[in-house]
Amino acid sequence: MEFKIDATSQGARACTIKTAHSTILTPVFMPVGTQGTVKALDANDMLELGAKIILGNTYHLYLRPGSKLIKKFGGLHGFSKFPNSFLTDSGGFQAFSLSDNSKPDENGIMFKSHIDGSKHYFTPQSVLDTQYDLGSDIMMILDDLVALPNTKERIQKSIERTTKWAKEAIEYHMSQKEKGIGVNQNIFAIIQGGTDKEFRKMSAEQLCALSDYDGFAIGGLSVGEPNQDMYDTVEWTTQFMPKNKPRYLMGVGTPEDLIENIERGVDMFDCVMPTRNARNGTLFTSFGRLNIKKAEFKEDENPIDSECECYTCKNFSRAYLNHLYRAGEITYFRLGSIHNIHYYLNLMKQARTAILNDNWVEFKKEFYAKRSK
Ligand code: PRF
Repeated sequence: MEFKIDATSQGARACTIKTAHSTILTPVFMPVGTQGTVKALDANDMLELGAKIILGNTYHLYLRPGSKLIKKFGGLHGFSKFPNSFLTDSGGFQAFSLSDNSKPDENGIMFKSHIDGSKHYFTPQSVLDTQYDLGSDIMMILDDLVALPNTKERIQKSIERTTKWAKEAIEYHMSQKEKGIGVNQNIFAIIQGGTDKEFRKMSAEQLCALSDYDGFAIGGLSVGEPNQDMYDTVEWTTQFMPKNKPRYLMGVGTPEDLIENIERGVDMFDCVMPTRNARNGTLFTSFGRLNIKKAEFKEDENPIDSECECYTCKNFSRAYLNHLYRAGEITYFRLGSIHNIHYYLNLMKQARTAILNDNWVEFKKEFYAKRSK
């Protein structure tokens, strides 16, 4: 991948990432398409929204329909028809959060399928094999995740394992590339360490020393710790990460989380929030969140957000969306998801413009001022 820093403002960075399938301008939010689609939407919707990269999940696609089948259709790009980039998570987090009893050991993670209870074992090498089949542009390594709060011993174990697996993964990837496998695919390591400064430093230094990695992620946050702890941990960790490679904060977050962490030097984000919240009736606007279920919208002729240029806001009233939601119409999920994803992508676009104009402080002030009105 090609990576270039276009501008910085305070700690915030505007960068350009070029993969084999798209040019990605940062800061970037990657909508979550766990099972090979962003829920309620298809490839064409994502193109209309201007998404240059979406996320898929190795765990889900490995279990169903299986990576060999997807490979037959030309990988995720051929199967889903989304022509821009895919990033795929490794399965470490999903085995941890979805399987009722996942068991990590020194060599990998044993877990039971959330679909049929069958037993599976992921290793640093096996999750790359699956991601070679998926043909994702950015592959994440297997990491050992711990719930917070946790004991020092368990967090230390997680760092040791994650580093051991990261070394095995990059060695394996380099050897596969020599055989012509995954040559256009990039690989990111994942820093762990809970909210402990020493552990984060240790994990970041150990992983970032592995210079064949194309980028680095901060994992293990947004797992139950207070917001300020997440922000402090990110601020602390980014100082140990290389400037000349992308930085990705996994599974984060709210619009406020994005702004705070862009300021702390993060380039890439993903989260189920815009799509999941849309399906629950929560819609994001420049003045805060709105719950479309509420009776007050029953006869409201206005769009969700009069400043929004999305397909939903340009065409439909709050009254219509309130009705579709209450009637349980599938169309609501589509229109709500389009709006929320547009909100997130547009927020990133505005953030980028502010960075390019070295206008970050004012941009952030205005972002918060509008919400408190
Ligand atoms: N590791 C992986 N995927 C993730 C996370 C992680 O730590 C998180 C944590 N917020 C979300 N997704 N592999």
